Amino acid sequence: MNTKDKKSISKFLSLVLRHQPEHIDLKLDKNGWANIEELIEKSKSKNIKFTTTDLEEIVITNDKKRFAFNEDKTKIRANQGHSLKTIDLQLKPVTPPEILYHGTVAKFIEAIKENGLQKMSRQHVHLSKDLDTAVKVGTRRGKPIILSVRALDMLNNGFLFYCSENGVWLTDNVPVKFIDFK
Ligand code: HQG
Repeated sequence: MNTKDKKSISKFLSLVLRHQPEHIDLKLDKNGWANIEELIEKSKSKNIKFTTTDLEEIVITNDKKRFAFNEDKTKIRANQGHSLKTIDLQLKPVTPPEILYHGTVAKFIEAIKENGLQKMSRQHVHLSKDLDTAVKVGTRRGKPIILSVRALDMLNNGFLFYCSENGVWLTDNVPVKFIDFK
């Protein structure tokens, strides 16, 4: 499997494991797990072909560790990023670092100043502990603008934080007063 194939299969997996399992009539359980045999079989309906070994390679080498296997490697799921409302990743609340970052773009700033950071179509607002990641996330949409979030302060005010298997920090929403816009 070359890099291009890996990338396109990874994109396809993001689609069916996070957003639209119905695209290939795939069943996800309530914790987001798909049966690997079923996934491989049903992907063929869209002419997307891969083996268990290909999946192993993708899980290991994916730049953001987007996917994970269950213990006996019969199931796979996305570690975060779902828009499917019913999936519960069973993440435990954890203490965040003092500051977390969010990369966005200028066209959203006015709305964010008005409403804070909202989860929009996903299950959570996504934050990172390092600036680099936030820059990359913002750059997906144009010239990045980085917001600093006073996460520990939020925690002390009753907000919950989660950290996904692949190190993405998640919370329900960030009120304006905890955001530094400079
Ligand atoms: C913005 C990728 C208006 C927010 C990335 C963002 C990440 C608001 C967009 C992950 C707003 C939502 C998530 C408000 C927030 N008004 N706009 N009140 N509050 N926004 O894609 O954080 O590669 O759902 O700034 O790396 O960009 O797919 O979230 O621009 O980890 O694994 O609304 O997706 O991961 O966009 O990205 P998204 P995101 P993967």
